[in-house]
Amino acid sequence: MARFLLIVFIVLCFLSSFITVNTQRTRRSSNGSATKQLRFDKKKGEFKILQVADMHYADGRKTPCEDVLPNQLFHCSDLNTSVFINRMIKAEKPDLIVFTGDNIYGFDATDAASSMNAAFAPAISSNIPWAAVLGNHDQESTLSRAGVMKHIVTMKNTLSQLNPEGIEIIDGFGNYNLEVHGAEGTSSMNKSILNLYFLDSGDYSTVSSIPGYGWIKPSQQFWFQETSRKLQKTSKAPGLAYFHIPLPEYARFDKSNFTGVRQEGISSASVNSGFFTTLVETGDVKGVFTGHDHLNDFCGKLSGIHLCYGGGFGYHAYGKAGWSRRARVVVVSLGKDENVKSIRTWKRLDDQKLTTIDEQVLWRRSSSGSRRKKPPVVNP
Ligand SMILES: *[C@@H]1O[C@H](CO)[C@@H](O)[C@H](O)[C@H]1NC(C)=O
Ligand SMILES: *[C@@H]1O[C@H](CO)[C@@H](O)[C@H](O)[C@H]1NC(C)=O
Ligand SMILES: *[C@@H]1O[C@H](CO)[C@@H](O)[C@H](O)[C@H]1NC(C)=O
Ligand SMILES: CC(=O)N[C@H]1CO[C@H](CO)[C@@H](O)[C@@H]1O
Repeated sequence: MARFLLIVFIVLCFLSSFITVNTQRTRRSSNGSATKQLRFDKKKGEFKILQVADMHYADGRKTPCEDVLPNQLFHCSDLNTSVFINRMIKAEKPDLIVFTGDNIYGFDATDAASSMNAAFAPAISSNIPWAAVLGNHDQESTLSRAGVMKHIVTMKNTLSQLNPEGIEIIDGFGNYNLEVHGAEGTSSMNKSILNLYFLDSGDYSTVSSIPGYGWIKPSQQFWFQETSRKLQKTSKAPGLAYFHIPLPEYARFDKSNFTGVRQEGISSASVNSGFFTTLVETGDVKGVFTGHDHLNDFCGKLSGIHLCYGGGFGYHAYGKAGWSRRARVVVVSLGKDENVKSIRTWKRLDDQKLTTIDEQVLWRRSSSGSRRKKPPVVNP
């Protein structure tokens, strides 16, 4: 009898876990047609990502712009941020839109959920899949960090996730990875040939002896390293990482070795939690993309990894009057062998022509054999 009950118990456990997995799948796939497997476009041989950093969205039309020229103040609100996203989507037609935190500016947002609904609306109505991580201001309205991320994952067309499945303890909310598979009908169609990582870089230190901003914790680094190693077993895919607060290593550059501008200090955590070292050691990530410092928009290369800022996007965020709001685009291109060949980036300014600036190659697959005869590509 005891044995029979045990078997029944095991069968029930099995069934309930099966049902949980299935309802989760249904939930995600029912939430918009765009939430299917990301993959490269066969015709273009490309995958394009639009990064939107620091929207600082609050209450829409009622929320004024900050740091615009005196003659621009009138008729300037959060709605200008929405107009800018719509124009960027139309101009670039990205395959994925990534919001790197401070998506809403909590202190001024009356209701966090409404503010997020308005902030992400242009991405949602474009029907392009999108992903978001948290900044240090998203939790300052009516929802906690967990609450904000829980709201985001229910929104239409999002690929954002609360935290990785099957991991008991991980710091933060919104740590997840996305695989970008090869083009339909090619030999790489069923595997990740571009690995995307999204992390919660925290808000503020909760350790009394350490002042300042949060940092990427060991639990998150461990998850990243495990995930990356698993992915690298099936493919030597390059990776890109997106989060909000810049790593302390962003301070290692000056004008002589970055592309873009640095007009304010690097507001990283006051301690170095070692994530840069983990990235270098793990090896797949070629580019890191953060926000947080709205007046910095540069990319610099250290130990084989480009560290990039998105540049301030939102009109209700601090900025610099007369210095255009901007967004970063990353294009990953396939080679003839249907694997990733190069990663390029540029920025667009929110001016009349959406001017493209600072185009640069972030990474190129190192050639081997006969291809070595070609002159090496010099990175700017
Ligand atoms: C904000 O949008 C309004 C209405 O479309 C427009 O007239 C104004 O020029 C925009 N301001 C800025 C700074 O882009
Ligand atoms: C990829 O998976 C699909 C569906 O399982 C299968 O039909 C196809 O043959 C696979 N292609 C390759 C190249 O592995
Ligand atoms: C950039 O150049 C400066 C000297 O101008 C140097 O001190 C710094 O180490 C360089 N940084 C990197 C990452 O190469
Ligand atoms: C647009 C849409 O279908 N949204 C739904 C996504 O899933 C959550 C949770 O199941 C629903 O609450 C939303 O209405």
